[in-house]
Amino acid sequence: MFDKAEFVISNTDYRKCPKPDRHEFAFIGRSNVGKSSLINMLTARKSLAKTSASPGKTQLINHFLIDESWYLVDLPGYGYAKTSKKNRSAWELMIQDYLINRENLQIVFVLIDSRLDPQRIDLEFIQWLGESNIPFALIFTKADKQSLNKGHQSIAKFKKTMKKTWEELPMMFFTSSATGFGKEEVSEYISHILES
Ligand SMILES: Nc1nc2c(ncn2[C@@H]2O[C@H](COP(=O)(O)OP(=O)(O)OP(=O)(O)O)[C@@H](O)[C@H]2O)c(=O)[nH]1
Ligand SMILES: [Mg+2]
Repeated sequence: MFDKAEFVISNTDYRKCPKPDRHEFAFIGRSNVGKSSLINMLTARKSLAKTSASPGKTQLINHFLIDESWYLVDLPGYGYAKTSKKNRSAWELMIQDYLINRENLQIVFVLIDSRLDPQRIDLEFIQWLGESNIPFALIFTKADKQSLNKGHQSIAKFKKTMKKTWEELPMMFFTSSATGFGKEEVSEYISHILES
């Protein structure tokens, strides 16, 4: 669906990112949840974004230009247990600055592992996005790792937990980068925003 994809630049500072003159979509979530893999799945490229079995692979703000007209952005994950406190606050500054100040950002996709019960760290991050008025959608990842039924159950649990504090629930998607499950839904959602 997205025919052309090329790496543009990596940054630690949103001010050095490409000129914010075109639409942009970013992917965030816990380390190892599958952000980089999802970017590869959406662009049908094996290793456009670098992935790894061990968490903490993506360390920078990575811009990819799609179809020569808009950006996908791969971000470093949060919640990496081995990270020092100093690294953690550096992450927060880099990512929060980027998310708050990047004026061409259309939506942040927050990735959630579909195998897990609602995690406090994800709920807190989502809370912060809400308080900061940053539009977001949720993507439940790794659908292939358990039965669809189990995945749907954990999505239902997540919804139930969110309903305690949120009046309205965000868009939600269910994907597998291993099988391509959910690819069309996410692609169409992005295309719809690009066309509007
Ligand atoms: N089976 C399966 N494995 C996946 C899926 N998505 C990601 N993985 C695996 O999960 C591991 C982490 O994937 P990444 O895409 O590197 O995760 P990330 O969120 O970018 O991680 P950081 O950059 O460290 O924050 C890799 O071993 C991937 O192959 C999926 O949908 N299904
Ligand atoms: Mg990554």
